[in-house]
Amino acid sequence: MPFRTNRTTLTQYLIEERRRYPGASGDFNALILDVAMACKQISKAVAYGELAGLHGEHNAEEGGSINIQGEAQKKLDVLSNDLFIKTNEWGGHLLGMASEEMDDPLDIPEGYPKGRYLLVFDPLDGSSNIDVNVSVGSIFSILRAADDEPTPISHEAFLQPGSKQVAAGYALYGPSTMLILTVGNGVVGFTLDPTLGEFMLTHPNLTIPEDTQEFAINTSNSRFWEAPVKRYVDECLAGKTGPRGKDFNMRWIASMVAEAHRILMRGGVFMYPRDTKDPSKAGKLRLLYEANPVGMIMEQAGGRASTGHVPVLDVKPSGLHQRIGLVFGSKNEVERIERYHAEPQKSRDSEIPLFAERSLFRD
Ligand code: P6P
Repeated sequence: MPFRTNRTTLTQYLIEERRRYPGASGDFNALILDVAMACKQISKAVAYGELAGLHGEHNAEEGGSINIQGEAQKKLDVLSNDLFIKTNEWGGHLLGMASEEMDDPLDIPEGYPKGRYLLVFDPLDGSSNIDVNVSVGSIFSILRAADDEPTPISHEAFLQPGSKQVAAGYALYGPSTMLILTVGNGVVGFTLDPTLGEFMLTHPNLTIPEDTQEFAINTSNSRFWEAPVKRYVDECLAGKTGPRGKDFNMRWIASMVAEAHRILMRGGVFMYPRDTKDPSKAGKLRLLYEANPVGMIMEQAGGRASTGHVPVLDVKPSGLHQRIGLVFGSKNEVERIERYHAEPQKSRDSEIPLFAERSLFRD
């Protein structure tokens, strides 16, 4: 392997970015480095897997544990959450944290200084894939606390639209561990050098192709989809013989970070739309620590992230664990899906069955 001596580390990238803001205190950079440290530690734990007895359910011998999402927690879900807390609580950059794995926000413990940022994270996304050794990831979002934000930290402090994020990113624990980051000036990618323990800049300017021939959706939910989603997927499946005039490929990894990374690298569109499967839920994915950070990455890379109706970054959150329908990826495809949602919906029985387009998914 040719030994390159000129690679940029994450630290160097952050310091060079900070020179654009002479008044910067360095707090922001230090926070991102603490988040990166958490991801490095999670990367190591995920890599050890069952070698360290880390597969399986958390507290299995006591019947397991269920998080606020109603999901059984894996051992690595809980460990990853603890690692995020332990590496970020002491630095003096945060006023509080919120996590998919915790019902309520977490205050900075007495004895540690407090800062002006809020960290929101999904410590291990896609953890149903852990025990079968499929790529998983961590997702994080950084917001600013209001200057007069009181403590103990409230849910309301975090309920800011995604457009207020000052940074967002994810770590992908795949064949290599990567950190994908935006601080509002495009999207960059770092690859972990495990011998150095450093994230090295390997993708200095990630942009998403505006068009694609690849879509990702959990097709087992097709009978619950709303009409615009059915129409879009049907047209993709009709391929050359249908209105799109080209064939499409389909992917579904059930690990959003892995889907997002594939789309960031080669284009594509991801859909986890609002559907009728559970009318009490406005979607499966969570707004604050899944949709918003991934949405910022997609928009910063020239892609688009939407609820199907509006840009996801414009949504004012109503709750810490709010769920939302999410479509993101290649700009032209997401805009097409939004157009389908904007068209007046034909009532299903108005179609004349004889001429209704035959579809694999039309019930
Ligand atoms: P399904 C993982 O649990 C997750 O939140 C996303 O990472 C992933 O895209 C989705 O849920 C998978 O959902 O219904 O296919 O299991």
